[in-house]
Amino acid sequence: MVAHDDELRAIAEKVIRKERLSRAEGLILFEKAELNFVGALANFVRERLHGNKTYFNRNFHIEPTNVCIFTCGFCSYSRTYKNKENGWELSLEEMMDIVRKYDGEPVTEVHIVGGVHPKMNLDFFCDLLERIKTHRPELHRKGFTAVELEYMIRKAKLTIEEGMQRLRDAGLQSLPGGGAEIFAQEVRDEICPDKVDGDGWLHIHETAHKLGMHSNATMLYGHIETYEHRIDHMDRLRELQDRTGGFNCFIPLKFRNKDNDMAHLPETSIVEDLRLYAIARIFIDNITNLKAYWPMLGRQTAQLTLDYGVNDLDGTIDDTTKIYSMAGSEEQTPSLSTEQLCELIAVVGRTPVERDTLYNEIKVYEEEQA
Ligand code: V47
Ligand code: SF4
Repeated sequence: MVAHDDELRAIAEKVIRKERLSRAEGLILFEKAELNFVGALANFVRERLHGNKTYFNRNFHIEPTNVCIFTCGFCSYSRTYKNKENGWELSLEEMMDIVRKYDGEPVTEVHIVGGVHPKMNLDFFCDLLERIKTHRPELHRKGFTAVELEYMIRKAKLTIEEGMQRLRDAGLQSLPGGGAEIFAQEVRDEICPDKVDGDGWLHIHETAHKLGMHSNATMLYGHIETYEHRIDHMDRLRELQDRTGGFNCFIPLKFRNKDNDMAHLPETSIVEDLRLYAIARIFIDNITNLKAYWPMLGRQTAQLTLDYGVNDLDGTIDDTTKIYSMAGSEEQTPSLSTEQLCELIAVVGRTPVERDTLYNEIKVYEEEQA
C-alpha cells in the first residue's frame, strides 16, 4: 500500500462522518485521487442529500447587450463599445417583447445577464424589473452578475447596500453566479484584470444575502489556474455560506476556447471535468445543490455528471443564451423541451424534479410520467 492510499482513506472516512475537509485535504483530492474514487464519494454525498432527485427549472434568458467595457480574455461574447455596431443593444420594449413571448407558457424564471454597457444604467434596469414585475408578478426575476451590479451601482454613486436595495425594491429577487471566475488576484490579473475583484464579488453576494435575496456561485475552471486556486475559491465560498446561508447552488463553468484571447489554451478533458465536479461536491459541504450547466458542457457530459455529484441541470433555456455557443460549446442552439430534459435525466436512472428558483419542488416526474 502506498502512503497516499492512507490519506485518501482518511478523507473518505471524514466525508462519511460528515466532517469538513481542510484546504490541504481538498488539494490531496485534486493531486492524488482517481476519478472513480472521488466519483464514488461524491455520489455518496449526493445521494445522502438528494437521493436520485435531479432538479431542473423552466426558464428563459434575456441578454440586454453584449457590448462591454471590460476585456476578459476568455470572453467570446462581448464587443467593445467602439465596436458596438457588431453587437446588440436591446431596448426596454424589445426586452418586454421577449417576456411577452412567454405569456401563457409555464416558465417560472427569467434570467437577465449581459455585458456591461456604459449607457445602460441602474435606472434603466430598475425600469426593466418594474415592468416585468407588473406584467407577470409571479415570474421570478434573477439577474445581473456582481460585475454588472458593481458597475451600475458605482455609476449611480450609491453604496453597494443602497444600490442593491433599490434593485430589490424594483423587483430583483436573486442573483446569478457569474463573474466569480477565480477569486485569486494573480489569476484575475491575467484573465479579467479590469472588473470587480474577488472581495468585491463576495461583498455584493453577502449584501444580497443580508437583504434577503439568494444567489448562485460559479467558478470558471480549466485555463491558467492551479489546483490551489480552485481550492482557495471554493473555500472562500464555503466560508461566506457559513455566515449567510444565501447560496442556492454552486456551478463550475468549464473554460471553452473558441474565438477568444485565450484560444491558445487547450480545454480540459472530460475526466478532469468529472473529477472537478466530484471534488466540488465533496469539498463544499454547505451549498446544497451542485449544478451542471448543460448549454456549456454539452448534454451528454452533463448527463454523466449526475454520477459525479451533480443534482441540478439548470433549465430548459429555449435557445435564449449566446454566451456558450459563441465560445465553442457543442450546443449551438441550446434548447431542450421539458420532455427531453426529463428523458435525459431518467434514462440514467435518476428522478427528474421540476423546481423553482429557490429549489421548491414543483413536480416530481416518477418513472411512468417521464
Ligand atoms: O462569468 C464566459 C462564463 C459566466 C466563457 O447563476 C465562460 O444560474 C466558459 O455565470 N468559457 C456568465 N465560460 C454565465 C453564468 C451563469 C450561467 C448559467 C447559469 C448561471 C446561474 C450563471 O460565463 C461568466 C464566465 O465565468 N464564461 N466566457 C468561456 N469562453
Ligand atoms: Fe464583459 Fe462579462 Fe465578457 Fe467579461 S465576461 S468581457 S465582464 S461580458
